[in-house]
Amino acid sequence: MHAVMGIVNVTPDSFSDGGAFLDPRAAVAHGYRLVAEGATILDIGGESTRPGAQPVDEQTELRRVLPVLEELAQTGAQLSIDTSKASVARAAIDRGATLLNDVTGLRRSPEMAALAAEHGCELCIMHSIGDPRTMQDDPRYDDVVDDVRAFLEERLAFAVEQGVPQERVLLDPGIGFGKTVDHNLELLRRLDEIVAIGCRVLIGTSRKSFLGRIAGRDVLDRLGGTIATNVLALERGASVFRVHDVAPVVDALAVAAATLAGRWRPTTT
Ligand code: HH2
Repeated sequence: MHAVMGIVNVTPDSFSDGGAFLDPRAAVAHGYRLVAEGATILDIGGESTRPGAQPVDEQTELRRVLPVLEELAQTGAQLSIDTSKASVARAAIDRGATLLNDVTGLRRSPEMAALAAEHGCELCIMHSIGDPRTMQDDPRYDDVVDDVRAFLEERLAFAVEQGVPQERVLLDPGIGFGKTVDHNLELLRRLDEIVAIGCRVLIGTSRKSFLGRIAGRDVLDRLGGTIATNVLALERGASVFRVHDVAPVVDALAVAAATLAGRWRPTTT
């Protein structure tokens, strides 16, 4: 079974929708819309991680995300908190978050793993290098897939040692985080090697710049590339798809999944 995770960026500076949902009422309305469109997980973030983004202090991040989490708990969707700060994750858990999404792969706040274990939360461990200010400065790997896989295996072992059951861990190769266009493509082409680690895999390609570079499209015109990469990731075994444009991706994945299975049964009468 696959799941679509809708993105709620409560930020002024996110790369594709910065400022659109900084007002908590706009963010909440957006979250409701994404659930109506078929998202079963909402990923709420108060700090942009786009290349070159400036860090945000804890109080600002809390002020942005907590009221939005509280309201979106009513949607019935699973709430994910997109943060690298354990203190923000802890407060989010109190407001109903059950998935901790850490783009630093527990490098910034290793205590995030013990926190997930203590509260029975799921944990998404993503690969990245450096931090958002520097990550796109000439990233290099011996073999990008082998290197990302080794990082994720080591971080998974750490999380399990801290008490998080492997079934509650999601692994993410971190598309666009310290990666060239070719690195992103190689990770997507060989995504089955990340799936082979044995955890569910989350993939986030939505509107990212490599799609724009390949197709020659501006940031709000990258839905075609987003769908192509998500469908191919599904075929290679990914389970969770983090996207801005929920409705078309839900449709694309439903048709792709039915095609891969060679059968379809209606869920409603
Ligand atoms: N990508 C972004 C943010 N969080 N989390 C995971 N697990 N995987 C991703 O690929 C990922 C992520 C960047 O996208 P967005 O949230 O739209 O932009 P910004 O970081 O500028 O807010």
